[in-house]
Amino acid sequence: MKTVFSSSQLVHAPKMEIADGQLTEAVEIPQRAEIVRDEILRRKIGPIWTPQDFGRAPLERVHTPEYLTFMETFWSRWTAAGRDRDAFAYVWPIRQLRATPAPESIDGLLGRFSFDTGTPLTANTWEAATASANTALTAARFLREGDRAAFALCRPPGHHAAADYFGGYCFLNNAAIAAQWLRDQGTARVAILDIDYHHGNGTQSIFYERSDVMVLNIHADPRHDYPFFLGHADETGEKAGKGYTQNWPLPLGTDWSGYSIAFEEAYRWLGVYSPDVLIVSLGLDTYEHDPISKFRLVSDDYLRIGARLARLGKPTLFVLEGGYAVDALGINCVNVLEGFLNG
Ligand code: OKP
Ligand code: ZN
Repeated sequence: MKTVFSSSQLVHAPKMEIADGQLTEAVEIPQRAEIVRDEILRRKIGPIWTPQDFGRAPLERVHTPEYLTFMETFWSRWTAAGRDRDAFAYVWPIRQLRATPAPESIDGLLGRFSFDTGTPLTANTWEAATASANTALTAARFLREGDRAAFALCRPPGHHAAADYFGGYCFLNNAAIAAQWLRDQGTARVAILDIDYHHGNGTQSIFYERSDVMVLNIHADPRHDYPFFLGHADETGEKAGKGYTQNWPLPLGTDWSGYSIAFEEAYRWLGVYSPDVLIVSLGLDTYEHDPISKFRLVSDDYLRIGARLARLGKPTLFVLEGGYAVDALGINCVNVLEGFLNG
């Protein structure tokens, strides 16, 4: 299986996030990608390819032009305003407040285009985020060219980013951009199975009214964990998309015995939908020792997940999302890929 990765993805290196009433150490750090890359090579999963540049067009198929221009020009505007630290919003247009007309101040724009305090914009965020999206697109191209599977070693992750906001360590929705590109290339039906611990609110929102991209999410119940405001079981899609979104919110503390039941249900939905391509939003933060998450999967469970996905028999694109137990991240991620290759 080919992996796609670029060292440009490492240049986004946030130092801190705001949580628990204080600045805390950032957990979505460059070492995450390096440890996965090293394990891919160590276990000889296949060659690592450098992404090609797909330009702005495939990004605009998912994100709004205003959002992309904001992201691209942010750091020069931030420094022009006399700032040099990593940037956080401090006000958001929730409920009765108006998102439009868009503010002209950089602080207003930060709130307009974001939803949390975990996700600072840095000098190099745009470079890393576009490299990460190009990694997903290049891996998708390998599938179009006939490969049975490919691994997009994306970082920063993507599944919390929606059409016009960032958050949850995500800026561009890599899986959604790949899915839309595949559709535009003639792939009729795409399914996205998101197995990150956190609900993929961005991916769900992007495809919520569509039947050509099914979105399935298995995640911590949003009543108890991030992102809190999306990912309930009664969210099943709207309009043409009615029934093409499904959610399996699970209790904190879920281990394989509970997880595998939801996984088998999602798996049955995939079998019925029978997509031409399956995209797996591959978060490894369901791991028992993840520092910010509360499921209890063990490393061998990831072999089982990979093997089960192989049995679906569909061209499969793995897109890396979260996973913050850095020491085990390479093993757990490559377990899914190796389980798939052996399955
Ligand atoms: C991103 B991805 C805990 C703060 C949690 C947000 C988590 C974002 C997860 N102290 N911050 O889905 O792995
Ligand atoms: Zn996550």
